[in-house]
Amino acid sequence: MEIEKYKIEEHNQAASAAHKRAFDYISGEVKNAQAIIDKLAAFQVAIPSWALGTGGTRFGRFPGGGEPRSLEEKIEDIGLLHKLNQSSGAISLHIPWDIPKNASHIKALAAQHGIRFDAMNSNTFQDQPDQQHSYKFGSLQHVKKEVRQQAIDHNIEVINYGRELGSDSLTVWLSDGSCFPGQLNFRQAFQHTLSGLQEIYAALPSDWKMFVEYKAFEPNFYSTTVGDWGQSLLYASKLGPKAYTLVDLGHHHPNVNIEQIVSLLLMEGKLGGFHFNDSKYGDDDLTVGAIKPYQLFLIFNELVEGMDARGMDHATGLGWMIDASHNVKDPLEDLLQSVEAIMISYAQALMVDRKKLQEAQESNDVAAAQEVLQQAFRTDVRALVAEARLRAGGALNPLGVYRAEKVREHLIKERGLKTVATGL
Ligand code: LRH
Ligand code: MN
Ligand code: MN
Repeated sequence: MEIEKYKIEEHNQAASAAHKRAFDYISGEVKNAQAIIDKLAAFQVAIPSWALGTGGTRFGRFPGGGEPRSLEEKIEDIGLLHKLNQSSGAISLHIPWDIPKNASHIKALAAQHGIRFDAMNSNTFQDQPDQQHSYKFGSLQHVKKEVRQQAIDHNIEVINYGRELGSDSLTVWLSDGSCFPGQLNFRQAFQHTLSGLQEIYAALPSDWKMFVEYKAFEPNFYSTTVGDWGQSLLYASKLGPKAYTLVDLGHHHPNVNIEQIVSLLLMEGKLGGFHFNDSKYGDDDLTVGAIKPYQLFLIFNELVEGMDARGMDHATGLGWMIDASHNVKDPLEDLLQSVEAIMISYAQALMVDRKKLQEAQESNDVAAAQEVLQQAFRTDVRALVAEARLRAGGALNPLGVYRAEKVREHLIKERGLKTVATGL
């Protein structure tokens, strides 16, 4: 399935009068419209290979059909997204779900679609059929050396796959922890985990980063060995300058102030990147911006302020990734919506009147500070985001084109109705 360029142009033509009206209005309202458009055009969000099929829950799974059956088809799906929005030019792989059997072929296919390889993910939270030792009681934290060694070896293998593909980072998420009080010696679990991470760190190429992803709960529900940003930062600090904390928005207890965490990690030079998603209860992995769009904006507000203060390039300074799961929506539609939500929040954060905000903060004018933030958040910037896409060769309305061109129907015809993508 391919969407021809002229088709996108035809759709853009049909939508151009309405877009022009909206764009003329917003460019009159916003001071730095041109600069925002340039920044939006440079910003790319990586799509997780495991979010291209139906996720389901432990109660059931309702596949929609036409799901990618191989790594090649996953890359092709992301190629479709990128063609429509010009902002999804990267993929994040999970090993062993996505073993590249022929790396140079996979690399060439990705390049053909304008896609690069973002962080590689290791998996020591599931037992694989050919695996010698079980991860039932953890991986790097395990009381038995041979289990820890198996997890270390797996991570090094993932680095090697990433090297072949041109990736430059490894995300380590461990489900390690305990289900009941007394099950673990916390200090020993931490120290085993740290020394395992140190061995993996030592195997990183010099220009690579390691992201230590934390999560407060699930699958362990009493303790988690990398349970919050404090623990992740502790590991990352002890590991060294190539290690950073990764923030997955769904990995916190309810109501945690994530934007403050982001601000302080950035200040310390230890923020590595994101797994964007949204949640109402736990690690729901819902569409970005679907539940708490103001929180997403506040996070981007800290990102823009903090990255500018450190002179970081917005597009390349951090790892921008989605980590979502789809139970009832078409995964590709959902991902288009997620990328759009990220772009909207980023554009709004770029609009914040920093001088006014600082003045309000310096004079303890709390109401004025809130006004500055909400002025940006309540501005409809969708036409700015659409203009950036248009100039980059994408669609004014990616979801509209996806539906009008009947992409899912074509994929079902090509791949069949009973498809199961590898992943969660
Ligand atoms: C854990 C997690 C982590 C995994 C992915 C599949 O909840 O967020 O990033 O690699 O889900
Ligand atoms: Mn994640
Ligand atoms: Mn998660």
